[in-house]
Amino acid sequence: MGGGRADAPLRSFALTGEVRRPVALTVRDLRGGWPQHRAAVTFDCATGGPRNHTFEGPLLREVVSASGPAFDPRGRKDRSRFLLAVTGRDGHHTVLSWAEIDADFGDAPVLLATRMDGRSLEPEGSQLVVPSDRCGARYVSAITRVWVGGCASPP
Ligand SMILES: Nc1nc2c(c(=O)[nH]1)N[C@H]1C(S)=C(S)[C@@H](COP(=O)(O)O)O[C@H]1N2
Ligand SMILES: [Mo]
Repeated sequence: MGGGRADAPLRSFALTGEVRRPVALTVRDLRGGWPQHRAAVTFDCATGGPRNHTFEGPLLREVVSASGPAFDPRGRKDRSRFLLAVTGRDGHHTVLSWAEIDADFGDAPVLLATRMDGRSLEPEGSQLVVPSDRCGARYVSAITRVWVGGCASPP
């Protein structure tokens, strides 16, 4: 095992769940396939203090929409039942509601970052960017999976 960047595996994440076209996406795919947005963010780590970063990348909702989430196409009501779970290589994972990022609901400009502070995230993989969060816990780095699905009626 070399471990150098030249022979490092191409990091991708699986976009999976209740989607019509599951896909594996690299940072290069994210950069080439969608408009890049920029977010200068400040968030706080409970154990490490405040952080300031500038991220670039496509909107999470645009990337997920392209995979065809299994919403009822007739209206907004079914969309409000969907969740996303984002997992990092170390197992850290977090959930968002679809409505949080849907332009008809919360409209949060959540990104799948391709760059942080001008540096490409190609070596480690994309990072979730939640500019409206005060806490850093949902800034999941080295994403390996984005799962999308409807939440059933609680028992
Ligand atoms: N994959 C992964 N992403 C993660 C975490 C983690 O443990 N694993 N910690 C989160 C937390 S708690 C914070 S505050 C931010 C910033 O952490 P850093 O400044 O150590 O990068 O990363 C977030 N993203
Ligand atoms: Mo944190």
